[in-house]
Amino acid sequence: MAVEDLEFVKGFCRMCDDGWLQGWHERNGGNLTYLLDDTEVAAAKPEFGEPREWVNMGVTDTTLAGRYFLSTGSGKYMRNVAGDPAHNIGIVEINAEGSAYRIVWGLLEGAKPTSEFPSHYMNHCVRFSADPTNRVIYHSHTPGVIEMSFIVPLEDRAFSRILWQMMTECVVVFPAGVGVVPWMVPGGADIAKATSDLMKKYTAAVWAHHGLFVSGPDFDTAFGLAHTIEKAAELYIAARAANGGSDKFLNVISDQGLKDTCRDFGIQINEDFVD
Ligand code: 2HA
Ligand code: ZN
Repeated sequence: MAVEDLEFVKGFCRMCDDGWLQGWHERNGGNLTYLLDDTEVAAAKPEFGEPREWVNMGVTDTTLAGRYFLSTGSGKYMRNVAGDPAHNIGIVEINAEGSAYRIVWGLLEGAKPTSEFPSHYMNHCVRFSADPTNRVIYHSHTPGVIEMSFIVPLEDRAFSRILWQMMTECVVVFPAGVGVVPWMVPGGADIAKATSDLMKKYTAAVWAHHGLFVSGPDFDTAFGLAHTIEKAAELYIAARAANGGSDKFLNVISDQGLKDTCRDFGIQINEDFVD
């Protein structure tokens, strides 16, 4: 079967398209990676070409050494992925040292995996260690989150509390909260390290003035997490604007309300983030 017709590739392409339709992927903004399981590797392997040269990632982690990832391409546009997967996305193999990748399928005509591949790889390793079911890392240029990063403290607790308070089910979807990475140059080992440090504790991290990084066990959960965080951020921006710019709202969900919600849903809230 053509790689394009495998279920995980179709799910990946659909997610790229979903993000594009949300307005999160102007030009070549955003990127997506997916950790293949053994069955998926076996299904795709007959279609692999001659492996290309190993490329150093600038980061090293043996947690997912030898594994395969499906990745969007550097400089490629999310809106083009579904129409032409083989030119816009590709499968890469990680070397035994966990320090380099090589392309084995797709990314035709000299394309490379996303510029954020080192960040994605580090985050996959960290999330896999925290939760072995994790498979997806997704970066998007979500406007509400970017807007919020200009007007609220760039601090995990403050940012998480605002998001939780904007929509009742937020605390259920991300009960640990979100991490916040201050503005950093994208694409390098430094932002990879800063993000993956936060992803030890959180399933999502905000990149100030840039966007959002989320993780999940499947495409639906990862996309749903980004969608929920972004919707809460947009609600905050709109509610604050409607409130004359003030963050002193007449009515809010109380800390007791957040705790009661988690109690009834049988999940553990991050106790450090509630009074
Ligand atoms: O892929 O979004 O952060 C382009 C980017 C880099
Ligand atoms: Zn970006």
